[in-house]
Order: sequence, then structure tokens, then C-alpha cells
Amino acid sequence: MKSSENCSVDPATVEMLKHAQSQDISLVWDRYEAMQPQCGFGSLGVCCRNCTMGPCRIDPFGDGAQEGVCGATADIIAARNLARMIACGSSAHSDHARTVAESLLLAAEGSDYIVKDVRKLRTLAEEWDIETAERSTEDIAHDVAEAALGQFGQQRGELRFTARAPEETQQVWRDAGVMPRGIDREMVDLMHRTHVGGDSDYKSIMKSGIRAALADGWGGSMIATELQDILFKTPMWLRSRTNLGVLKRDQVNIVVHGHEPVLSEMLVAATQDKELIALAKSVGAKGIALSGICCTANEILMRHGIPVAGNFLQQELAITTGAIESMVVDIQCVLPALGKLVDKYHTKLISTSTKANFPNSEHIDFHETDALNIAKQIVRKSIENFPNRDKSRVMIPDISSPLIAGFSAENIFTFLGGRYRPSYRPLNDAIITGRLRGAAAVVGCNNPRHQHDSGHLGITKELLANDVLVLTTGCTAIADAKAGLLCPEAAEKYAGKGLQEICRAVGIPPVLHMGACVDISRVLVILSNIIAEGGLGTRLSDIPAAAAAPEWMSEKAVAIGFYAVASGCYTVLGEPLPILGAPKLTECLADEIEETFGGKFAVESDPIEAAHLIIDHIDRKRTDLHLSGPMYDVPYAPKVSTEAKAAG
Ligand code: BF8
Repeated sequence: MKSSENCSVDPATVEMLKHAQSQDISLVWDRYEAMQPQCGFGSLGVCCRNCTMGPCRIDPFGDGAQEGVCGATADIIAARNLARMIACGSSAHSDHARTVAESLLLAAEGSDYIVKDVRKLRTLAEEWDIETAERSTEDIAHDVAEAALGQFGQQRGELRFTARAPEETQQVWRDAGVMPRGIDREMVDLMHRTHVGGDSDYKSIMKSGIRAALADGWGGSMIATELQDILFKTPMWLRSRTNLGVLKRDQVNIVVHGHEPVLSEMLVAATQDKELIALAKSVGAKGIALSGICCTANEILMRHGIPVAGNFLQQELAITTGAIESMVVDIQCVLPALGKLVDKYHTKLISTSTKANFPNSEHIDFHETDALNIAKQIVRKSIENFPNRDKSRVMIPDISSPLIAGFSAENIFTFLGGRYRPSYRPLNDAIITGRLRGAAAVVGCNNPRHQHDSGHLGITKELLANDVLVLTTGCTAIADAKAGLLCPEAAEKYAGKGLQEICRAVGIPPVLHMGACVDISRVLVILSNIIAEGGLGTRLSDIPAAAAAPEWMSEKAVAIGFYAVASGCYTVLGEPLPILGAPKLTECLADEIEETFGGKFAVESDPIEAAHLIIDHIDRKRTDLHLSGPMYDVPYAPKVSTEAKAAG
């Protein structure tokens, strides 16, 4: 394996990697190295396994086969493969949303779930033309939940939340034939047309892919965010800590990992139960310490300030601390390798979702109808496991960082708009005057191809230095938090003068943590609100803003990338989409697509170069809006080149 320092820039990760090596424990980095060289056909997207006449592969740069047995070319094969990635990613977000909608229905009918944000419930009901006058919270919640569930099976029309986009952006989608009808319908449409002998036009396949991705961003993901806020409350800024150092040497450590807060919210409640705390003390622990990994960690951080133990590439390292009584997992981004790893420790791997079983895990089926009891059962099991901890093997790095999280489309109003003037006006004015050059959403995963966290931190710091406000979610947010970027003091250290002035005036960090990956939908709402406020164009694509996913790896990230681009966002990836063996498709996504949607993909693995692609794009948008340049000189001169690097 590479040296620990080459694997990660995070000191806690480096320390634990050395520890794991000394114990001869193999981790994701070792498996990545053992997998080299990886299949070139797969990387280029030109391997097709969609029928048993194949598998077929195209030789994109040589004299080998240029078409599969059925006659599919590289562009058709790569488009179908990519479409299936979008379908899976969009389905993951959307099926999560379905669970939340079902939980809201349970809250309406009386269960362990209750509506915690009645104001948001009523606001959404009014937005959806659901009667609110003289009706109980439960009745309104029932109708909102049914309406949300209706979005999945809707056969005709337009998804409700697409009406939040500026009218001109909606018209772009209608004209392009990509306005999503129903969430499930778009996924089935996409899977259907990628069957052998199905849609054989890469542009038409991509059109359906974009429709499915929009059904994620403006459908599944947005439903998940909105209904989670209604059920568990809209986040409000709060302080917490992150990194493996949040694990407690003298307490029962329970780590939640996965994505659905319907489980982790109940664990928050169960770990505060007095009887269970007494039980923990009776086995020699000082208490119960709950923390999280990945997006479910972000969910309970945003609403309760529960500390985050780490991001995607730290899940195995958390177990190697020897201090975790149970890792409680639900869905998505959970490495099956955890099963083998927990065998070496006392840690219990507890799976909870009927949709995701794992080797060597103990399965406790989580039913929303009996949520709190099941959560208590999990906590009890964890406590009972505390005496099995081998104290001589415990190794918790003494490293954690403070952070501020809890930003939303609603409270960014009061932050950037001022407490007494809830409006996006000051935010728009800051961009118009050039005090803020623009905004960027930097989001996404970790990937062992990249030095852990280095892409996130490199691009983010460079954007801050150039007066670009950064919004973040998912594993990027955790990376930023570990590096201290989610503290107001980070503005003094990293931000340009204009961004510093804003952060100082309103007391915010220069990087705003918006939540889990489904909460990228909050960014869509913020951008729509910016257009509604006026002065920065009429389409989402007019705003001096962009997106980046420096270390992405998951199919959910592909879906997000596509709904971002289709929503007019210039999107810079640190890792190429698996399409580079398909020249026409590559050209389409790196260039032609911009003419229709105003957004396109670029690929740049160097984080500083990637930041400058974004800054150049922001400057072009400022010029198009006849805005002046940035208010202050910045330490790094913008690059002269205005040509984005194409995905090829
Ligand atoms: O949904 S950022 S590694 S945890 S996929 Fe997974 Fe990627 Fe992390 Fe959350 Ni998002």
C-alpha cells in the first residue's frame, strides 16, 4: 500500500492507517491496490453486459471491434451504461424519500414519529394547494404525505417541486422534453430503454437519463429533505465536533452509518433514555456516546449536533479503534468489507434495513411502526457488548475539530439577509457588487483513487481565497469540518477580503454545511430563491455559480451531476464519467449540452486547476450579466483561459 500520508491528508486517518498496518489489517486502500490494473474497457465505458450475446467490448483507440454483437457502438454502449448509473443513483435517493414519506404518514396516524416543524408542514401544504385552515397538524401531515407518495407513481404531468425552479428554467426542461412526470416512471423508462435492442441513440438515452436525474433532484431528493425537515425539524445552526477523536474511551460507542434519519433519529432518542444510560453505567461505562459516519451522521449533526466520526473512507478505520460497541448501518455507502473486519474486534455490525443485508452482520429489522422500541433494543445490545471491549487494543486518535453546521434554504435567509430583514436581497447584492464573486457547491464522496480529502480541501480553499462562497454536503462537508473550514475563523485564514467581510459581518463560516447528499436539493432551492429575488438573471444557469465533486465515486453522484447540469450548473468532476471511450457522447456532455441547459461537465483532477475552471466560469457569468469584476483584488490572479477542459 502507498504510505499513509499519501493515502490521506487527514491526520487522524493517517494515524489510524499506520495503526491498521501495524496490526496487518487490510483496508479499502489495500483492496484498491490489489485491483490494479483496473479494466480499461470498464473505465472507458465501452464494455456491455446487457445481454448474453455478449459481454462485448469496443476497442476505442485501436483496430479491434468497433461494435458489439448487436451492432451497438461505443457511444450507444457508454450511454446505456451511464443511464443505468443515473437510474440507480436516482432510485437510491428516491427510495430513501419514499421511506420518509411513509414515516410522515405514520406520524399522521399516531406513532413514535411526530411532526416537529409544523410551520414547514403548513408552508409546504399551501405550496401544494392542500387545505390548512382549521385543520389539525395530523390531517395536514396525512395529506402532504399522500401527495408526496403520489409523486412516485404519477404517470402524467410534472413533478410538483419543479414549479420551484424559475419559470424560464422550467420552460427549458419542457422544450427539451425532460420535464419529469413521476419518479418511479422515469426510472422504469430509463431501465426499459437500455434493454438490448432498445433505444439506440445516445442523445435520446441521455435525454431520458436527464429526466430521471431531474426526478431525483427536484423529486426524490427534495421530497426527502423537505419531509425530513417537517418530521425531524428544519436545521438551525449549531456547534459540534468531528473526526475519530469524538469516540469515547470510557463510554459505550454507537456509530450510525448509512443514510436514512428515520433510524438515526430514533437512536438519538434511545441513547438519551435514562434507563439505558443507567444500564450503561451498570456495566462500567460512563455513558452512551452516539456518533456517525457518512450522510446519516450529517442528518443527526444538522438537527441535534451529534458528533461525526468520519466520512466514507474512515468507516473501516473507526472499527480499528477497537472502541466501538456497535456500528448500526442502514442503506448506501456501507462497505461489505465491514463484515470481515468486525470479526477481528468485539464490535457488532448491526444491519437494519430490509434493503441491505451484510456479511457477518446481526440483522435487526427496523420497522417504522415500532421505531423507538427497536432503537432501544439496538442500544441495549450495544451496552451489553461493552464488557467485551479489549481495553488494551483501544486506539482512539486524539484528533477532532470544532464545526458549525445546520444551514438551510430557510435560515440562510436570516443569516445572509440579516436577522431583521429576512430576504435574499443582501446575498444578491453581495454578488452584484462583487464583494462575493459567486458561489459554488462542492460536494460528494471519497475515493481511494484520490488522496483522501485532498481534492475537497484543495478546491475549497482556492475558491474561498477568490471570494467564492462555498456550500457543501455529504462527505465533502465532513472533510471540510475536519480541516476547520466550517468555523467562522476559517474566513480570516482562507477567504479573500470580500468573503471575509461578509463572514465577519454575519458571523458565518466561509463554507456552509447544508446537510446530507439528498440535501443538495437545498442548493437548488437557494439558487431558485436568488433568481426570484432579482438582479441575477432569469434562469438558474445565469447565476455566477458552479458545482464540483472532487472525489466522487457513487452512482448517486452521477445522478446529482446530471440534475445539476440540467439545472444549468457548470459541474467540475475530479474523476471522469466512464464515457471516455465514446467520443460523441463525451463531446455532448462536455460541450453541446450547454446550449440546451446552460450547464455542462468538465473534468479536472488537480483541485487548484478545478477551482480556476469554476472561477473562470463565474467570471464569464458575471460578464454576461454586465456585472463588474470582483470588488477586491484577490491573491491569485484568475486564469486567462476561458475554455473549460472538456470531459475528454
Ligand atoms: O450520499 S458523499 S460516499 S455518504 S454517496 Fe456516500 Fe458519497 Fe459520502 Fe452520502 Ni453521498
